[in-house]
Amino acid sequence: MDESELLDRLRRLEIETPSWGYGNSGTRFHVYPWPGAARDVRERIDDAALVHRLTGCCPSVALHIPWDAVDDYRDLRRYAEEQGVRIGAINPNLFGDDAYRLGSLCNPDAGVRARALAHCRECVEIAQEVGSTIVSLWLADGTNYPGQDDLRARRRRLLDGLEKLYALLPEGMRLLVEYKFFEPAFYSTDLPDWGTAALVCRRLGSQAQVLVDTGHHPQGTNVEQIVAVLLAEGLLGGFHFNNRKYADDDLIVGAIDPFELFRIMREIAHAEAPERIAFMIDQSHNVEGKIDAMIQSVSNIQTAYAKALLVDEERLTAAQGDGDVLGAHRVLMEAFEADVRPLLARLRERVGVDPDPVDAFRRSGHAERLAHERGTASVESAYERP
Ligand code: RM4
Ligand code: MN
Ligand code: MN
Repeated sequence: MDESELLDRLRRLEIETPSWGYGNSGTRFHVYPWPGAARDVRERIDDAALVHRLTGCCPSVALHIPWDAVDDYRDLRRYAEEQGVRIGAINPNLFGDDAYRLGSLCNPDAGVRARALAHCRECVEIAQEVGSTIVSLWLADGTNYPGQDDLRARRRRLLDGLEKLYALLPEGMRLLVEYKFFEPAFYSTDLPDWGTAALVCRRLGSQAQVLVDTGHHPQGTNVEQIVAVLLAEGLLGGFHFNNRKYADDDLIVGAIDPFELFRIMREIAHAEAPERIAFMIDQSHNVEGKIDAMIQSVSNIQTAYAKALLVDEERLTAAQGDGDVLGAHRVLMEAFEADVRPLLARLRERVGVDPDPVDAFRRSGHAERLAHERGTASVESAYERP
């Protein structure tokens, strides 16, 4: 592929950032307040808009309801547009309420299930008001003890709830179904893996697709192979990018394993319609600055994609056909080891942003300005001390 095609393809890669990545967050042990962290939804949109201005490739921001709930969503949509971004995926929150102790759509109590569905309906309506075409669903549903609930009954409730939710989708809106193998439930999770999510989506219809959160698999899972299979089946709806070492760590994308990110983006390089895939970041910052972290993630995704596009397909296919195991592997590694910084600098020049957006943010004085304007919010510890 020549340089101009390479730059075009890189330019078409748009990444959505999450509102929840801009506020203070922490672990169950403590939340360390960050000076200048966004305090409400408008500030979170402001920060997403700043990330877009600095990177040129993050034109939308995902919302979590009710964390980002407002009275007037048309007004919020206008506000976002004025800042230069649009509102992206709407994420219902089916875990932050006392009623959901035993689950949401899979709860044994029909009243709780109805309440969860009503919240989903509200989110579909919000998506319509803000002009979004994606509702992104993650269920915390599951059980902690064998025998606690009937696994098959839970699955029936899951299907029933999702069918009702699917029926609410207007034309053109997609439901992205996210899976995660454990946490907060430790014995069984109702949507634990990509296969279960894919089966559910197949049953629902073409407006339902799977969402791959890169931190939601058991150790050692070959995530790029999951991506390859979902793409081949037309079932890959999007990503929640982040990185992990042990569990659902939500660290900066590509921070722990940039090679895995490259391998995933290599499958994306082969996607027929990459513009149909929602590339979203889902990360949470505990000890680091928020905006800085988001820009680093965006930049790491671009780096991995650039390397993935550089793979010499002809030599690779030839080596694979010849059964040259390590020859083929070397072709792949050549691309991974390439220094794509000059290429990305040229891309950013074209887009009209600084060749190094992380450095540009660090030089800009934005962090100091925000710390001065917003101060350091006091946050309650997520963990109640004795
Ligand atoms: C979950 C999952 C969801 C996110 C919540 C906050 O682990 O990744 O996507 O919305 O966390
Ligand atoms: Mn996620
Ligand atoms: Mn997660």
